[in-house]
Amino acid sequence: MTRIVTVGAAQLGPTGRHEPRSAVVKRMLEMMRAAKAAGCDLIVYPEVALTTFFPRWWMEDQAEIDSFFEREMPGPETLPLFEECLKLGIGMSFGYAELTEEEGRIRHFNTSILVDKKARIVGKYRKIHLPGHADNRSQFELQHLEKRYFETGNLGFGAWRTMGGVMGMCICNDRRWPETYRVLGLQGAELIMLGYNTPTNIPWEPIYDHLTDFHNHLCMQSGAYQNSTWVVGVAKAGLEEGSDFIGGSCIVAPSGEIVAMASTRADELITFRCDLDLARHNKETMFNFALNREPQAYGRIVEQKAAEPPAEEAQPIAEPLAGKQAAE
Ligand code: CDT
Repeated sequence: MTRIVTVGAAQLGPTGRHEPRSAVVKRMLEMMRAAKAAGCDLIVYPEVALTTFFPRWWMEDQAEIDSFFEREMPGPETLPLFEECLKLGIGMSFGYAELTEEEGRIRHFNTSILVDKKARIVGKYRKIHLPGHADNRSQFELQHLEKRYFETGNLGFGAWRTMGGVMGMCICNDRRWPETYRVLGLQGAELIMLGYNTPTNIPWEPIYDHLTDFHNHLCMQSGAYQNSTWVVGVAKAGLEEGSDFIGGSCIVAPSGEIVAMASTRADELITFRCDLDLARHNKETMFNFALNREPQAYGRIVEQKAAEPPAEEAQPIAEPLAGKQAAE
């Protein structure tokens, strides 16, 4: 059996601080048409796709901050994306900064949506793992202030049955956490979409800068393999307002293999015919959760947040060589 969903991963190159949304939407529409021409059922764009990645700057003027957020989806500037979806009969997912009024207050989330081939929003996800810091590190030219500008997502990790499969979403830093994929895997996710904005350099903790591309793929490949799901990772790439963002957008098979990968750090579409039934192999064997998971042994994962190493030195359970001389 085959259940093919042809996916386009639409990597975006840089977007300037003052570039209007209409210019970005134009680029996105061009890629959507190219995706349709390449036979895609679904196109996936990056995190915060509609503007520059503004959390790099410390800002205090709330009006300036809010200018990077969408108050409605679709709004007048994003409506053409939905209209083109409907016209072409293609699904899409993209990330944006969301401003909403909930529980009687204004709230800010780093959000992505899933839109089906009839241009209906069928899924929404608000980023849960917010990286960076909330304090002003003005000694660095570029900061990472997601903890200042966004609240932790309050919708959990959802999965939706749509477009012939079970689809999940997460956003950027979420991809580094095995819990993300496992919660989606436990809902039977067969294809996980995620966008990212990942700098090649973290000025306040540069120790792993040289491994940024490796870690990007490592976490998506392991998430795909361990949960037997397709993973579509899509970058905002290139030199954007002084931030050097990695590319490496890719489509990962349930085997953990990268089957398509971008080769530039500009607008670039990569596509692959994803057979969702491939995800079934390991869901029914190695990673047959019903047969092989042992949740009674996993309590710490939800009961505890920080690591708690043993307080005491280990005591011997047995001393088979008691009395013999140990080497210094
Ligand atoms: N956007 C995003 O989540 N980026 C982070 C980099 C954070 S650097 C402090 C990532 O995990 O790729």
